[in-house]
Amino acid sequence: MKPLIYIVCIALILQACGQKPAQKVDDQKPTRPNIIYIMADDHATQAISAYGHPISKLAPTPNIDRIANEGALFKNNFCTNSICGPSRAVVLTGKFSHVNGFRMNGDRFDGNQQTFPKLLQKAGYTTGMIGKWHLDGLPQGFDYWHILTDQGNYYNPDFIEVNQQTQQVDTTRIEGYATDIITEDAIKYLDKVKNSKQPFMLMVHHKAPHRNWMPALRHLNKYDAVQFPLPDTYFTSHEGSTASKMQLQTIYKDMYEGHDLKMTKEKGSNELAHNPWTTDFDRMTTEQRAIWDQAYQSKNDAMHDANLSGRALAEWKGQRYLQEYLATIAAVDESVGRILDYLEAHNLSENTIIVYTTDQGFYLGEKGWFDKRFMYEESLSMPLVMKYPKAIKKGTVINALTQNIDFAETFLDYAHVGIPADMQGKSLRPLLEGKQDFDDFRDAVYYHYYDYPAFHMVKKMYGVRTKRYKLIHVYDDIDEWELYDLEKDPHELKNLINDPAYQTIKAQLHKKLKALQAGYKVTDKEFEQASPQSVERAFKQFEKLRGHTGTSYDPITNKDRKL
Ligand code: SGN
Ligand code: CA
Repeated sequence: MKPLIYIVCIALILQACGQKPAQKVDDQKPTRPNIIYIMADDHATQAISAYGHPISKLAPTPNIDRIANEGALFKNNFCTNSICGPSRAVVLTGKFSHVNGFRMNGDRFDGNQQTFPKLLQKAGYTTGMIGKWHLDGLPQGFDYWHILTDQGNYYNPDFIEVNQQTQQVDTTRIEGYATDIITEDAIKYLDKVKNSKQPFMLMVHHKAPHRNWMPALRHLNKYDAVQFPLPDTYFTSHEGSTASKMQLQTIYKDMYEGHDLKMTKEKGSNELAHNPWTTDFDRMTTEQRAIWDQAYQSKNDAMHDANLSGRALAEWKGQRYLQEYLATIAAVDESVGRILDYLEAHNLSENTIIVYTTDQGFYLGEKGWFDKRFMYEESLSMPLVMKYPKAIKKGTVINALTQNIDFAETFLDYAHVGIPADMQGKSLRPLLEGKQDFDDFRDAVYYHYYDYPAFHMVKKMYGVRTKRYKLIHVYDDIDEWELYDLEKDPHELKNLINDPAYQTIKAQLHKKLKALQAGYKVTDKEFEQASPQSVERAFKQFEKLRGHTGTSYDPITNKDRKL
């Protein structure tokens, strides 16, 4: 029998028996997926083993990798503004900072504006938000939320939530480790919504691995025996970039020896060296602190015995930083594993989109730095992995230029909710499902960072990145352009702005930059300058805060410099 006749016959027989023929897939009402959006804070791409960086090979993230292996890995995903609050505002709104109004930490997010959680909620989703919010003002568009105060603390953090009895907003200190508390709350939330008829969307936002990188008690010695490779650019003179010379985010110059590096004042003592904010340690219970001190005693004593200075101490600090940072990530990876296991155990894996990302990239010693903010690759890149077995093939690798500006649109698209015309990104769905050529998606991304003068004193800058080139304008109390050829110079060490061989490319990039600014509606208001007095005040404040107990290493003179 020919296939078509066969199908018609079956349909007739079924009809005759009073049964409806099975519907064709196209006619079926679309099932709406659940969405779990997990976002860490400051988790560098270099520290996720699915991305293959040498550092991550020594400190693998098997659970985050599970998402990538069973779904998709984005290789060229970037933020629009490499700083926390602004990135979160972009994710919620699908709009650049100059449009959603949240340009820098300390701004107030206008919670009344349109966000994707509000749109999902309106369309019948149950919505939840747990962990770091950092947008000033309370979350809107969520049926349930439970957020850390401000930046949050690693140990015994304070959480804000609505008291169900009084309907008042309460702040409560919860004993335990932030990553674990957030994870447990997420599991509890899933338990509550798993049998609901409505699909759910849950945002799980970790504090980790943000400064000051405090690992869980069970991980305090996890990487003590590992020597991580320090980047080739750990000592550099920042030729061709005044902004790079003037930042205050160099590991061996600007980290607080006690608070950040957990160095002690002297051998045999538990008293921390320079620790300008005592709260991170003071809030630990006596029991927690005792475990902590015991875990650090011998490694700190060994450091005192070695009596390091100059380059050797600078290298030691890089090692200590990486050990702490990566040990802090261990609990985040476990958290991802617990959520994935929960989904599997409750038959939710198939119909749940699960995303892992972070608010921006981070330096792991490249150019000597920690923190982010610059438009260079390490801080511009945002790791992004996504799994949805129903629609995304295992092992998908996406090289298209994507941004956090696209997340909101993607979730709305998958939830069958119309994407509002005023959102500025594009759904990633066609890329995820192999329906769009990577090169057709976007030929350049726009970036704009405003937070100056502020912590780390990274100057204001904006620019354009294409597949191969990057043009940056650093402005405010400086007016400097930088141009990099990422293919020839992946570490962005050679500013080609005055190189005669690159003048045609420079002109093309300028043109592209202007077109992007016009398209994204950037107005002259975005280029306002800070007052010179505020810059001077800030410099003094941060230099004082840094207050090293010792000296700092200067790679240019190869000498210790008294601060
Ligand atoms: C704090 C950190 C800075 C960090 C900003 C912004 N200092 O001020 O190092 O750049 O947050 O981080 S700390 O010692 O107080 O931790 S962000 O993730 O909120 O953008
Ligand atoms: Ca951050």
